[in-house]
Amino acid sequence: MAEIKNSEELLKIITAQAIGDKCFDHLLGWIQPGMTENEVADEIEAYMLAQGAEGLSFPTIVVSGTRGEEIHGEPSDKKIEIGDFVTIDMGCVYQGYCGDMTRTFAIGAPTAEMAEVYDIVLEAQLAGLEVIKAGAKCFDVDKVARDIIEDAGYGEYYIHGTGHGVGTEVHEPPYLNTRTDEVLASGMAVTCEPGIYIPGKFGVRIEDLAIVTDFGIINATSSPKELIIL
Ligand SMILES: [Mn+2]
Repeated sequence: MAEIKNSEELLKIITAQAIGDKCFDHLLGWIQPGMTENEVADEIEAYMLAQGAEGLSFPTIVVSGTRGEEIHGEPSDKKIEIGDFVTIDMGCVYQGYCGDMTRTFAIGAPTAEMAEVYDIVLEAQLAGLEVIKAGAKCFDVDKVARDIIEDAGYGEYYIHGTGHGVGTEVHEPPYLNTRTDEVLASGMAVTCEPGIYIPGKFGVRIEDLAIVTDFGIINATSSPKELIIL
């Protein structure tokens, strides 16, 4: 059962995620308006490799401004500007196991709409984490997060599942989406990553990686989630 990890495997996942957290902390002091998304993605790769990662879990996503609507957007030569939301979705491989995390933050003051949407995504993400536990059904976790976004009127802009398993592959079962009735069990590592993507405007996603145990979850992600304004 690749979905259920032993403690050695979980420690590798936790270590990979800790490298991601360290990288994010570094980025907050490093990013400046005028840098391109590609420059940021290159820095992420170099930093994580220097911290002991053996590679990337997946090509790093760095999207800013209106490009934030692209949920799997490749970084581009677009410059990061004041007024942008920047979404970074990244992870590295450590001893064969993947990390995966996403943060969105603001460069300069966000609009009221940006701040409102950020708060809704954060509320959905925290609520989703709250119900991830051994014995919970995957689609029930998705529903808790999705209901918050739908009730806030942004349901049409939440266009992907709430999470997925992580291991030697960055996307593996179990899948936390509207359709999967699989039951979560101790030893699984799953993401919780709701988002809202408004075409032509901006996107927000917040993703943590949770380890399911017999006594609740261990959130392997420690990067801050309150709205960061650089
Ligand atoms: Mn993910």
